[in-house]
Amino acid sequence: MNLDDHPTVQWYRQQELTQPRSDGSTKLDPQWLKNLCIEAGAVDAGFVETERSAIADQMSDLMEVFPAGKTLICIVHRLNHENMRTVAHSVTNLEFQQAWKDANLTARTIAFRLQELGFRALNVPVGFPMEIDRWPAKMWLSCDKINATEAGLGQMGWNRLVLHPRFGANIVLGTILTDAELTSYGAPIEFNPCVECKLCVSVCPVGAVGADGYFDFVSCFTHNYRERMGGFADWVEKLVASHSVKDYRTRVTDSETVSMWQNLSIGGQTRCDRCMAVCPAGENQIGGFLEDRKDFARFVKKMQDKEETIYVVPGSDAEAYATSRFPHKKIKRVSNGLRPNSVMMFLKSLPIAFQRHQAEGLNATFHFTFTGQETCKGTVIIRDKTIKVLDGIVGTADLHITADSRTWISFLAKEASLPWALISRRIRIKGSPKLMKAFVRCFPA
Ligand code: B12
Repeated sequence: MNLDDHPTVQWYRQQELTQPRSDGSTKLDPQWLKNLCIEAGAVDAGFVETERSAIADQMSDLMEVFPAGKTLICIVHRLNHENMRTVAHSVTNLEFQQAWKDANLTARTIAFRLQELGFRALNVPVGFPMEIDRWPAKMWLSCDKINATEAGLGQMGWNRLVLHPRFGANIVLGTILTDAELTSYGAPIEFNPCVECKLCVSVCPVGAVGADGYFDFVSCFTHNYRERMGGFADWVEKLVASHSVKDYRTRVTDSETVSMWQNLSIGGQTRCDRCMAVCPAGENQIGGFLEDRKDFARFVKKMQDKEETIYVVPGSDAEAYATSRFPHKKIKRVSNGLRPNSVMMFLKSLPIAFQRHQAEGLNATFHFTFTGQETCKGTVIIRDKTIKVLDGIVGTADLHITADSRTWISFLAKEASLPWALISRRIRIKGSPKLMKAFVRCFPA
């Protein structure tokens, strides 16, 4: 068949694409596009051009899925703050699930509307699913908080959440990529809706939201995502390691087993969102905070007093914090399932896994030389409870570790013991063994 005679091809060639133009050019009017987003279900929207330097590190991921992208459309969906402000986690989780669903539907509707108008558009998943084959590295394609901030939808607060001027923390975010260009783009708002009350610091059960603005990703992840990702993997390993039903019950409570059923049957839940629940930022919440602080204080206390299980990695900052701050809560020691599968990833993941309070008094430079299957070199500087990881060998080492890469990965996965690796010279250290111990203490797993 001649392609020119095909009805679909003839239809296409007869089309005159009607695009809404603000200035007679091919560029879209941002207000028009914002209205489209709001009609589709978003409560707010903003836009960022893909060339912006602030989002440059996301571009390889975003361009891989949609090379034609010229604009990021950032959408906001609100959460009902009454549902957030409860200690009944079923209520909060339902609210989240509903919001993820709504936001994905809105993003998809926007993409279709743009396509009807002759543009190309792709909606990135809001929340899950993620690129699971990348685990344990970064699996999400867009960094929605950065995008939303750049689009002028809010600023990141003390709790590390984007705070919208009106809805505060009670929002979820979505990103849509389109080849449409706009006549103008958003810019970060000039004030931060965060009132720096630090209630988020006081309710965080694992000390992940630091009083000095530090955020400990791993501590939040270990507790919050107990039934998701690495937490789920840890449960499976516990199941496999159990010698009998009785043994399994000593490792996993009945409630935890049933919780796994709930997560698997109705979708992944989280264990905590208190930094969001107590946040008074935004026009919608600030009145209650200013007018009735006692009510806020009562709610904060209720969260602090709640008897519940807190999941921590043994030897982590979270374990020390939860044990001293919340002695009435049950502290359960678990693995978070995060273990590097390459030495390159090991070096890259160190800043995320770093437990700064375990590094108290440690000031040292560590050199790593990996040999065997994967060869690479790296320098780790731990100083004043901070960490810096550099490519290659830099400066003078207090401890130099030379390791066969596979043995090192097995050691991290607790499949090979350190004494055996040292005796068999698969791992060699030059410097004080005490420094090796101190290094390991900073990255409990
Ligand atoms: C990874 C992630 C997490 C991680 C890390 C949190 C963080 N502060 O970055 C964990 C599991 C702890 C987490 C927890 C929560 N999250 Co979350 N999360 C994300 C996700 C997927 C990416 C975050 C991100 O870009 N971070 C900021 C950038 C700058 O960081 P980055 O450079 O990419 O990577 C840093 C970290 O992410 C981390 N990292 C890198 N790789 C890896 C790999 C793993 C496995 C882990 C754990 C961390 C990690 O280290 C990096 C260097 O600093 C986004 C969705 C998205 N696609 O953007 C939602 C998102 C940020 N989360 C959200 C929510 C709601 C939550 C929770 C309330 C959980 C819940 N109940 O659902 C808590 C709140 C915790 C908090 N106060 O931040 C919302 C926030 C909405 C808002 N108002 O801002 C988002 C935007 C989801 C959405 N689409 O709405 N989250």
